[in-house]
Parts: sequence; structure tokens; C-alpha cells
Amino acid sequence: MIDLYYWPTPNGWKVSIMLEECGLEYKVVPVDIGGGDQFKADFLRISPNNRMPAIVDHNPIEGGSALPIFESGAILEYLAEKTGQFLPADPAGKYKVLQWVHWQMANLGPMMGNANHFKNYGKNIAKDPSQLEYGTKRFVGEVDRLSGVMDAQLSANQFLAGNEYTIADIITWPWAFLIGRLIDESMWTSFPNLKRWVDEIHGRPAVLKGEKSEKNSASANLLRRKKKLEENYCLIKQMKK
Ligand SMILES: N[C@@H](CCC(=O)N[C@@H](CS)C(=O)NCC(=O)O)C(=O)O
Repeated sequence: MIDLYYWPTPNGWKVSIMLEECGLEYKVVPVDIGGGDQFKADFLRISPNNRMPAIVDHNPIEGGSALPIFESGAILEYLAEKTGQFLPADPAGKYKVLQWVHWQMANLGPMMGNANHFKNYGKNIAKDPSQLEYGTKRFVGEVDRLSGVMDAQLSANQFLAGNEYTIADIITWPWAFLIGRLIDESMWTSFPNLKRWVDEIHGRPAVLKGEKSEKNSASANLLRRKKKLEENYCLIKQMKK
């Protein structure tokens, strides 16, 4: 059994989609990042950078004690190695895929996160809206450039790392899927190959399940509500003392 420390965001979906694709059994442990769960000592022991997703594999590849892993790139590589799926074993094939995995981790994810911060989230934080202008221009511009990089690659290949669906696609899709929402839905017309790939992957049953299955959102919400009830119950008990 694998514990998935999760909250429904693009970085969380990468791992829920991978677990669904691999057919692995997992239990969702909600990390309510709006409520501060990522700073709790128990979680920091698993993920010292106070970010989800993270996993704990109770049956690690080579046996032994439970194995915690943080950072979605490392998690996907580990699950691919564990199951022998979505990552070729031969070095040439493997690094063809891993270079795109690292590309996503260092480029698309951070640039989209920052673009979203300056364009949307920052409005609630910055006192002066002009403080957001340069950041918005810089990071939205980067997302546009990166969309072009993917579009060019996908004009010559069915998938990001060639003709096979791999962890490069699984790790990139949850962010790429949201580019239109972040910039403008009209951007898709400039990147038809990217759009073709986004739609094709969205049609995969495991992607649909990983992205918004009952399993993830319902159990995350249920567990969150249960936790709140327990916390409230503790509060009431303390107040009565
Ligand atoms: N590079 C990390 C990024 C993870 C990340 O940024 N997670 C965000 C949610 S999408 C988070 O946990 N944020 C909590 C916080 O900022 O305190 C990965 O890919 O695993």
C-alpha cells in the first residue's frame, strides 16, 4: 500500500494520475495546503520542503522499512521503476524521457506557478497593482515560450518523449492542461499540436480518474471534514475544561 500525501492541484494530480495509470493501490492522505497542513511536524518529516505531493511506500522496491519520497519528479521515476511502466529501461530511451521530466520540473511547473501568482493570486496581496506588471509579463511570456517548445516537439512526435506515452507526459499534462485557463483559451489556436496532445491524454480513463475521481476528491474532502469535526470536538472539549 502507498500513502499519497495529496491536495487537488496540478502537482498533486501528477502522482494520482501515475498511481491510477500503474494500477497501484493507494490511500489518499489529505494535506490541506490552505489550512497549513504542510507545516505540520509529521508531514515535514516526509517532505522537508513543506510541499505536497509526497508518498510513503509501505512495500518498497527492495523490501525493508517504509520509504518516504517527496518531489513529484522523484516520485514518478520511483513508481515507474517499481512497476516497470512508462519509463524505458535502456539508457538511451530512459534519458530521452527523463530530460523532459526534468524540463517540466524546472520550467513549465515553476513558470506557470509564478505566472498564476502575479496574474491572479497577487491581486489579493499586493497593495499597488503596478507591482505585479513586470512579474506577470515575464512569467506569462515564459509560459508562452514553453508552449511553443512543447508544440514544436509534439509536431514531430505523438508524445513528449517520442512515440510512447511515458512519465514525461504524465508529469507535464496537469500543468499543460491549464495553460488556456491561465493565459487565455484563445492561445490554443497558436499551439495546435499541444492542443491535440492535451485532448488525447485527457481521454485516458486513468487520467480522468486521477484528476477528479471520487476516490481523490471525495476521500480528500471527507477526510478533511472528518478532521475538522475532530478538531472542533477537541476545541469544545478544551473550552469545557
Ligand atoms: N517541485 C514540487 C512542487 C510542489 C508544490 O509546489 N506544491 C504546492 C502545491 S501545488 C504546495 O504544496 N504548496 C504549499 C505551500 O506553498 O506552502 C513538486 O513537483 O513536487
